[in-house]
Amino acid sequence: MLFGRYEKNPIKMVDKQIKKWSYATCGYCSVGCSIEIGTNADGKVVGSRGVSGADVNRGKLCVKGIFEHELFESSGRGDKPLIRENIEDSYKETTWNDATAKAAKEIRRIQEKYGRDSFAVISTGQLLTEEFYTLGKLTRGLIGTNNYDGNTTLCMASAVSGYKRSFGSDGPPGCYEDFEHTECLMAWGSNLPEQHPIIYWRFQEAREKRDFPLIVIDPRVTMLAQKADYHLAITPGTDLVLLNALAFVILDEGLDDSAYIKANTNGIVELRTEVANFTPELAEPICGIDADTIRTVARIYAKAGSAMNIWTMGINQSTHGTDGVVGINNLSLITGNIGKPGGTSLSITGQCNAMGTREWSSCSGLPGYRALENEADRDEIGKFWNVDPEFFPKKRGMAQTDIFPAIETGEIKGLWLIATNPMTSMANTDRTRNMLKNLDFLVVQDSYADVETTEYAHLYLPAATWAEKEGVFTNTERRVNIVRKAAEAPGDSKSDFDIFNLIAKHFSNSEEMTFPESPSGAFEEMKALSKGRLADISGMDHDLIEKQRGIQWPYTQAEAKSGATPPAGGKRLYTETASFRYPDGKAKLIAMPFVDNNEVPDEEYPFWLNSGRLVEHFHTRTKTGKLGNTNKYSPIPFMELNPQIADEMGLEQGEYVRCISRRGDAVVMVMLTQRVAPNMVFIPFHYYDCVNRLSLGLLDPYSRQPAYKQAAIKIEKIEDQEAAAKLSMQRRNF
Ligand SMILES: Nc1nc2c(c(=O)[nH]1)N[C@H]1C(S)=C(S)[C@@H](COP(=O)(O)OP(=O)(O)OC[C@H]3O[C@@H](n4cnc5c(=O)[nH]c(N)nc54)[C@H](O)[C@@H]3O)O[C@H]1N2
Ligand SMILES: Nc1nc2c(c(=O)[nH]1)N[C@H]1C(S)=C(S)[C@@H](COP(=O)(O)OP(=O)(O)OC[C@H]3O[C@@H](n4cnc5c(=O)[nH]c(N)nc54)[C@H](O)[C@@H]3O)O[C@H]1N2
Ligand code: SF4
Ligand SMILES: [Mo]
Repeated sequence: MLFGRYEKNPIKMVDKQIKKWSYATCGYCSVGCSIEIGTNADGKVVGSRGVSGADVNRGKLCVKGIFEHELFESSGRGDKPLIRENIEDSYKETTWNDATAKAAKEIRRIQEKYGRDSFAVISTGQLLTEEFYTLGKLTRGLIGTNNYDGNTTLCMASAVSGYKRSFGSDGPPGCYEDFEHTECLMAWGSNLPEQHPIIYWRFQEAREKRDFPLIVIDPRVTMLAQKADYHLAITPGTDLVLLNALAFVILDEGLDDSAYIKANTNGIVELRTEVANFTPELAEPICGIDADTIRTVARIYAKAGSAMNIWTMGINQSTHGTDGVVGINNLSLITGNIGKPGGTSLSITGQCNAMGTREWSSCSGLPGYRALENEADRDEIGKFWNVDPEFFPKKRGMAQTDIFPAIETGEIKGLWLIATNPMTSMANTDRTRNMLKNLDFLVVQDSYADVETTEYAHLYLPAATWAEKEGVFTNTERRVNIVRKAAEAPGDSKSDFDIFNLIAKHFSNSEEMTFPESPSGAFEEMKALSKGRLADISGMDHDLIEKQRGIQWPYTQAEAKSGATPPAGGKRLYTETASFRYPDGKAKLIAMPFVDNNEVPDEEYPFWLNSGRLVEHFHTRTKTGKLGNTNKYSPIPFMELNPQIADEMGLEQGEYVRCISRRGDAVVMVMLTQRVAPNMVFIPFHYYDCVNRLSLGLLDPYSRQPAYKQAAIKIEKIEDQEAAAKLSMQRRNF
C-alpha cells in the first residue's frame, strides 16, 4: 500500500523576479533572526528570506519574519508631521522645522514653569541602538529631565533588576548554543514555540539529538508545556515559593555544588536559613504542585551535569518579578550553573532591541551600563559629551509605571512617547486614557498615524521603521546585528535618528555638544565608551557585523586586532572564578520571604485572568494587524475558556461574552480549550480596548514592572450577540 501521491507534484514557488537582497535583522522579537529583504527590478520590496549562514536562525524565519516585508505597504502610516493646539481640534500638517521647534519650545515652557522633571520621555525596545544612544544624549545632556524611561519597564525590568541584585550587573550570561550542551532545561513562564519560535527550534533540534529533560512552569498548557517531561501548572504569582522550595530540597539533600558556592558567592548561610521555611509540603497548597513532584524536579535539575534556567513574562510580570529572577539565579548559583556550556540563567528577552536600550539608551542611567548614582560614571560621560556632570541627576528618576500616575497628581505636565502604545499596552486602559487627556502637551513619535495614542496628542511625528533606516539591534544572547536600509519611508517621515538630531538643534546649549550626523558616527561614540566595560563592542563595526551575521559582546578592539574570529570572548559571561560584577567578584545569594499580595479570585470575581501573546501577532498589532498574512489567524479578540466551565455556564464556542473586573469590562469571543484550567481564562493582549481594560497591574517593588498576568474577573452572558460582535471588533478595520 502506497501512501501519499503516486506522482510527485511539488509546490512551485512564484518567481518574484528579485534583483537585490539586502541584509537586516528581524524587527519583531529578540531572537534576532538574520533576514534578507528582496527588491525587484522596479525597486519594489517583494519578499523576505532567512539567512542560511547566520548562526542564530540558520536560514529559518517564523510566520512574522516571513511576511515582514509586507509592512512597507501597510495602511495607516504617517507621512507628515501633524500639529494642533487642543486635542479637540483636528490635526493640521506642518513642516519638520516647525514641528521640532514646537516640541523643543513646549518642553522648555513646561520645564520653566513646573521644573525640569515635569516633562517626561518614554521610549521603547524597538529603535536601533544608535537611535537609543542619541535619544539618551539628547535627554540626559540637553533636555535634562530625570523622568525618562521606556516600555521595557513593562517587559524586561524585573530581569534587569534581578541580574543586578544577583550578579552586580545586568547582562544575560548565556547563549543559544547552551541548548546544544545542556542536560536539563527548566522554563519559567515562557512559551518559546509561540513567542520565540526560532529559539524553540534551536532547543528542539538539540533535544531530538539528546533527549534531555524539559520542565515547564506555567499555569497554562502552552505549546511548550505540551512537550515537557514535567509540566508544573503553578498557581499564578507563586513562583517564588516554588523556587525557595526547590532550593530547600537541593540544599537539604546536599545536591548543591559547595565548591562553586564557596568560590563564587556570598550569602549561603542566610539563604539556607530562609529556604528552611519552604518545605515542599508548605509549597504544595500555595503553588498547587504536589510535594513529591517538587522533590523529583529538584533532583533532576540539581543532578544534571549542566542545567539551564530560562524565563520570560510569567516571571517578570509579577509583584515578585525581581524576586523570581533572583530565585532563579539562586538555583543556578547553588548548582554551579553559570558561565559554563549548558549551565546558565538566561532571561529570554522581549522586543527586537530591548537589549540595546538597556545597554545604550541611558534610560535608567548613563550609556554602557553606567549608573547615575556613580560619580566617576557621571564625570566620564560629562567629559565625553561636553556636558557639566552637575547637570546629570544623581539618581534614577521615575519608571514608566510611576510617570503615568504622576500625570494624575500633576507632577508630570508634558510627555513624549516614542515607539510605544500605552493605550493598548498599559494596565487599566480607562485610567491611562484619562492621564493622557490631562497632559498640557503630548508628542507622539510613531511609524503609524492611526495608533491609539495620537487621539490624545498635540503633535505627531511620523517615523521610519525597521529596514527603512540603518543601525544595530542586540538580541537575547548579546549578539549585535545590523539592519540595512531596504526601503524608503513613506512621504516626509524621517528616521528616529534624524528626528532626535533635529530636536537637539533647537536647544540653545546644543552648540557645546556634537551629535553625529550618521548612525555609524553614533556607533563610533558607543564603541569608544564601551572600551574595557562589560558590554565592550570596541572591536565591532557595521560592516564586520554584517559579514559575521552578528557578533556577541564583549568583542574588544584587542581581539579584533589580533584577528580573533568573533565571538572571541563573547559567548558566555562569568566564565572565570569570582568574575561577577560586585567589587569582590562574588555573586549574591539572596534570601527572600514570600508575601502574597495579588488580587486573587473570590466569590464575586471567580476566574484568574491570565494574558499574553500569540505567535502570529506582535504586541498592539500596529504592524501585524495590518498584514492579511498574520492578521487572518486571529482578527477577533478572544478568550481561552475551559469547556467544563463553559458547559456549566451554558456558553458555546464562538459566542461573545462580557468579562468584568474591578477596573472595567471587555467583550471577547469564547474559544474552548483545555489549555486553561476551569478557574482561569487567557486573553491575548494584542487588541485595543480589551484585556488591559480589565488588568490591575500591581507593581514589583524593585523593577516597577506590572503584574499583568494576575487579576480576577467574572464572565457574563450577552443577549445581543450582533451588537457584541460589533463592539468587540470596533478596532478590527483600521
Ligand atoms: N509572536 C510574538 N512573539 C513575541 C511577542 C509578541 O507580541 N508576539 N512579544 C515579544 C515580547 S516584547 C516579549 S516580552 C516576549 C514574551 O514572551 P512570553 O513571556 O513567552 O509570552 P507571554 O505569552 O506573555 O507569557 C508567557 C507565559 O507566562 C505564563 N504565566 C502567566 N502567569 C504566570 C505565573 O504566575 N507563573 C509562571 N511561571 N508563568 C505564568 C502564561 O500562561 C504564558 O504562557 O515575547 C516576544 N515575542
Ligand atoms: N495585559 C498585558 N499587557 C502587556 C503585556 C502582557 O503580557 N499582558 N506585555 C507587556 C510587554 S512585555 C510589552 S513589551 C509591552 C509592549 O507595548 P508597546 O510598546 O506599547 O507595544 P507596541 O505595539 O510594540 O508599540 C510599539 C509602537 O512603536 C511603533 N513603532 C514601530 N517601529 C517604530 C520605529 O522604528 N519608530 C517609531 N517611532 N515607532 C515605531 C509601533 O507602530 C507601535 O505603535 O506591552 C505590555 N503589555
Ligand atoms: S523568531 Fe523573532 S526574530 Fe525570528 S523571524 Fe520570528 S519574530 Fe523575527
Ligand atoms: Mo515585552
